[in-house]
Amino acid sequence: MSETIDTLLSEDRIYSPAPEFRAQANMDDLSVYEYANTDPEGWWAQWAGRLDWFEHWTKILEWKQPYAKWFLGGKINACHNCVDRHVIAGRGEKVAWIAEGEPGDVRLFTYSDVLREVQKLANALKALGIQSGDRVCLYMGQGPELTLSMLACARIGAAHSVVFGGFSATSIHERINDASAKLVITADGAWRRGKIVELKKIVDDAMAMGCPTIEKVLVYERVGAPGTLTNGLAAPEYDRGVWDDSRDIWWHDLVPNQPAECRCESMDSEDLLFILYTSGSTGKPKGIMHTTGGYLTGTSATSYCVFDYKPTDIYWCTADCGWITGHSYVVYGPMANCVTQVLFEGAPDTPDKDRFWRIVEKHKVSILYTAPTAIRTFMKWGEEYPQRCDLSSLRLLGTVGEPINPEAWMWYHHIIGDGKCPIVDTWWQTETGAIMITPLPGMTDTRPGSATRTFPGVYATIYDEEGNDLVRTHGLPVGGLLVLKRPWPSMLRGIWGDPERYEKTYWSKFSDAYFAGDGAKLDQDGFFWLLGRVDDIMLVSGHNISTMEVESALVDHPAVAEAAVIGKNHDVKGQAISAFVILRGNVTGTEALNAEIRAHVAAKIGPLARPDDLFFTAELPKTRSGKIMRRLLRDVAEGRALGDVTTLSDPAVVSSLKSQYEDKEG
Ligand code: 6R9
Repeated sequence: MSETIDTLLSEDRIYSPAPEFRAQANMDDLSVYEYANTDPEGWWAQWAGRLDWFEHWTKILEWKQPYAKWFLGGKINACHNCVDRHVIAGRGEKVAWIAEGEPGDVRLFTYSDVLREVQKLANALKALGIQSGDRVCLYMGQGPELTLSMLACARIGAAHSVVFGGFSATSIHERINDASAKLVITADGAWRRGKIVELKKIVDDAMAMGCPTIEKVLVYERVGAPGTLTNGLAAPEYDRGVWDDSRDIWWHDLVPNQPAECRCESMDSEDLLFILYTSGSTGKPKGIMHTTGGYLTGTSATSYCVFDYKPTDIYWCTADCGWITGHSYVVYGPMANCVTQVLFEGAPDTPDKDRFWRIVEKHKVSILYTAPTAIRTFMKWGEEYPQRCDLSSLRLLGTVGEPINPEAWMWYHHIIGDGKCPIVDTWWQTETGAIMITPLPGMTDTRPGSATRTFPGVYATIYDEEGNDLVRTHGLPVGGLLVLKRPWPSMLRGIWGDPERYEKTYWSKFSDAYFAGDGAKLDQDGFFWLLGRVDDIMLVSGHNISTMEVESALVDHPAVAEAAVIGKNHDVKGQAISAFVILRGNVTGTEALNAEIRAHVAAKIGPLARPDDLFFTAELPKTRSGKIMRRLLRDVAEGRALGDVTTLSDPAVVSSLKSQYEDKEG
């Protein structure tokens, strides 16, 4: 792509923060942007200063591109900052977690409870031979034992590597060996749509493939043996794996008997806090490394400013701790701010499609942070589900993970937020550790579909392929490649075991900036619009067109709930646009509707973007974290064998699309 990206979609609706919201907001002074921009180090140091340090840093930043060190010489512990210091300050009785299991069981943990449990677990890890500097693999369902395990590792200075509890034995095997983990913490199972994810059995399978560095497997009994009553629940039939006495230990046999006190290890600011693997589009997963002081500074500062926490808030981030969003905005950011939050184990449609809204109503959730893919699914299911529930406790809504189409934004705003909640559309990555582009809800005007401005202190701009800063050379509006120009505290410190890949992936395309891999545009008012991964951008008759804009125009049609668009090889145009569309509720896909929707795109953003073909489908291929896998749709459309499908959440979706496509073509 040598030209700029054509920007087709325009959006003029502006929502300013309501005066009542602004009046109570944590951040209400627009001058922070300028202050943070002129003195980014001073700005970040101020946020670091809100944390408890065992020893103060001697230098804020050392930057030898692409390697940053933040708060050099500082000594700190992440668990202490997320737990102990709140108890020491007299906030121990505050509820930390409202943990709701899928079957409906609810457990409350105060910060004092978390402190007690985490110390016992940390002592148990030590008893199993885990020391500062070791790696521990966590493979569990979403719930208090997973978050406790992360904090217990942090407490003793071991790095956690969480593997999402839906990945296969092969994925666990690969990640354990890459990180040379010594211990696995897992559970017998996790509830998912009324069935059991056989976590322990899958770990057994991974062990059978050969994990020479693993010494022990610690197993939490979440589900219990089939047919028995455990935690008040009766488990259905499932495979619990095979117990290996020399390797496997029950959590309940070890943890409760441990001494109640375990000192927090004093860690260097730059000591490794965790590794989290991202699959990326090709090749073997990358173990993204995050360290302690800077990561905690970035996540706690953004949490406070973006989510506007007040002591009375009930916050719910629906992400699983298997993803970065769960690390930064379930565990470290919110807990460093002593927040009360909901942890939910299950799926949004179990027992019914109103489960999320039942949870909001029951626990009086005031801040909800979820993904556009979930919102579009709720749109497809229809308004009746949220409308059954009292959502009046909500005061702030957030999204992350993909661009949110303006229509989905409007739906979220009206149907969930009752028109009164600001929406924070937050752009960031596993690699950035914390939110980079976002509104600050008390002071930033928002536009449906735009992530608005950089977080104060962050410097993002738009480059072309040659590394020219298009904002300087071209002016606004402009579209191109999103880059970050200066180091930030929560940035990744590397890829575990592969410094070359780190340099090549993020720092080789441009000599003076971090390349995020995303396309973006800046509109005439300086608002950022994320256009998706650069690999997905289409080249149609010489124009670079983002899939996101065509998808948004599709979703803008009242019959459409969700859409994915790809460029398919075409003799004349280079690429032709193919669209895959999920219809809302009970709408039926007819030939007439097909033509009407394609015409709608042409009318909305121009004839160039009219899809050549459009397929109705019931599902789209998505990663397990809910991102659309356009690469697989391209394989389908171009009649290729399917590429790597290991990160796909439901492989059946693609095979059914493939046969539908072949029927049409044939
Ligand atoms: C936090 C997370 C990162 C990629 C990122 C981009 C996409 C995330 C977005 C967004 C548009 C947003 N992305 N947030 N695109 N608007 N608000 O999702 O991390 O799983 O590493 O994915 O997700 O493409 O580059 P990760």
